[in-house]
Amino acid sequence: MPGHPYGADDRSMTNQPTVRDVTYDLLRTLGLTTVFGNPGSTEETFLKNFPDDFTYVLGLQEASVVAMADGFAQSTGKPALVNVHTGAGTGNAMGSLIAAYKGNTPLIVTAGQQTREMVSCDPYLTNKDATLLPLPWVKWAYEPARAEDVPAAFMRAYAVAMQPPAGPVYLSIPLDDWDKPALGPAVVRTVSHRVSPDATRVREFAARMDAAQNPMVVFGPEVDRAGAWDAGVAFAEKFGAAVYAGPLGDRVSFPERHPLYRGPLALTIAGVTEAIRGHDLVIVIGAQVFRYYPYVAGEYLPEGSELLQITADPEVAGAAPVGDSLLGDPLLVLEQLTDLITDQSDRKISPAPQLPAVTVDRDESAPLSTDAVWSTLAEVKPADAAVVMESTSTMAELMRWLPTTRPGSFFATASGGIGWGVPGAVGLALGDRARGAKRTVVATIGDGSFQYSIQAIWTAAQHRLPMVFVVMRNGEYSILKSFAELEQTPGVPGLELPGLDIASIATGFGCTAINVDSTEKLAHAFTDALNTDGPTVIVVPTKPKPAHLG
Ligand SMILES: Cc1ncc(C[n+]2csc(CCOP(=O)(O)OP(=O)(O)O)c2C)c(N)n1
Ligand SMILES: [Mg+2]
Repeated sequence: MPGHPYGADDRSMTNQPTVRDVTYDLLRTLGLTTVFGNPGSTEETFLKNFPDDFTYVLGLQEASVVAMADGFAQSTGKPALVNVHTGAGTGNAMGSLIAAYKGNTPLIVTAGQQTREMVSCDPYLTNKDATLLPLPWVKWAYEPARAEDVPAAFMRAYAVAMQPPAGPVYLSIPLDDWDKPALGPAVVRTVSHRVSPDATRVREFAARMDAAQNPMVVFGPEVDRAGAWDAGVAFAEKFGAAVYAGPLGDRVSFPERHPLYRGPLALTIAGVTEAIRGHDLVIVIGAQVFRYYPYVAGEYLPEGSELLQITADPEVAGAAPVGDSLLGDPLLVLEQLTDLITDQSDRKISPAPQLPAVTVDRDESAPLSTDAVWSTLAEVKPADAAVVMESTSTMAELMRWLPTTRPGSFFATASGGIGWGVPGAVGLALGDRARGAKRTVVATIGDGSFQYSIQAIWTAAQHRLPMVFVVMRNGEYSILKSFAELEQTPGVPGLELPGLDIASIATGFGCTAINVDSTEKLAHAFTDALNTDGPTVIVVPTKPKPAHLG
């Protein structure tokens, strides 16, 4: 029906707009015109007569579908829409959903449900207890009580996903709802995505900062996500304090070559405490206190230190074992604190410790040292490229050779689950394209991590995305060998990865792929990849990390 306000041309019998018409119009109004999905019979009623102004991004497995949507949302800064197949598709998506929840990515995940009339007799593909399945890794899960409530459920899903702390939500929609007559156009609402801090408490925090003799600052992923990179730099420079990154950040929030920067905190209670010792005040902005990993006992705060935490997430504030918290959007808080604090930009702070010089033999033959690989990448990577990191045993080399110096340009799993990096990178590249940003996405991935959501590279090839995957082929789960050492668990099976022809697999998914066995060939392959239309997978044989945590 040309000229009709509703996009689809399938009116109900009464010529009233259907639930589908009204919902698609709402999605249009909200700017949600890209659907990441993997379809099934329970979703085809939603996808019927898919409108021309919408884009469907097909992922071949749901772990990839959700993580691609996550990367897309992180690039565009807007919620992304996902459609997966009932309970089975949701189950496959679960690991990626955990990462989206921990990374505060706003996602509206929808799944088809069996026909309402039949559900009580448990037909094939029923999503049993649909609203319980994704818990606790969604902020809200809902199956509309009536078909007519579907558009309003989408509106609420959008509002809940967007509001801080942002995160995924889940809608289960019976497949027979879409052709039902709608009650009328959807109600469109707007919501805020920044929460202002309590003004009195901000002043108290500023006063405590002014009183500190030797403070330090810790920035976490919320800062970059809030668009507060510049505000963070301005704050740190006026405050005149050493800046650390919280452990295991999924985003980088402070320029890693800034004179105030002192590196990431350790991953253990004892290690963090050692870094804090001697500082009378620690200000943690946009991070957990702290994202600990291996258990090494210690005090949570050394004697004589106090801790202030600023976060937009009440769950993160609640979980802090020590310190005083302030809830609020990191950008707003940083701007207000910078106005309130006394200028101490000339404060004397202890110099950054000299890191031992690393000598790299660039002429060595394969397998290459990871320093040789990363130092080569440092020379060929365009300055504005985004980096997605999931090469678990080479974090130190990444920081040594490829410091992050720009906002919105470093990404990693927020949950600790691997299998996020490959599809996350693909989604990031799709998001960059959607917002008109021209840059290459460089994904540095371990040979183990590459396998979990590998089918995402097919989506990258189909969309001819400007991406370079560098796969570190050390033939093992190297980091787990280090952990076996740390945890004193000799004889763990399942840590070797023989017989994987990764370049052949990548070719099979439609990517350009190449094995390289020298730094020179790596540099050439990388430079060629930058000029290739579509993704390239470069496989580099690397020396495993020695079996102790470096
Ligand atoms: C979903 C999931 N399964 C298993 C793990 C446990 N795990 C952590 S690191 C790792 C090995 C990664 O190996 P690889 O990507 O080859 O990196 P390397 O340590 O060799 O550098 C595994 C299996 C995990 N974090 N997430
Ligand atoms: Mg490996």
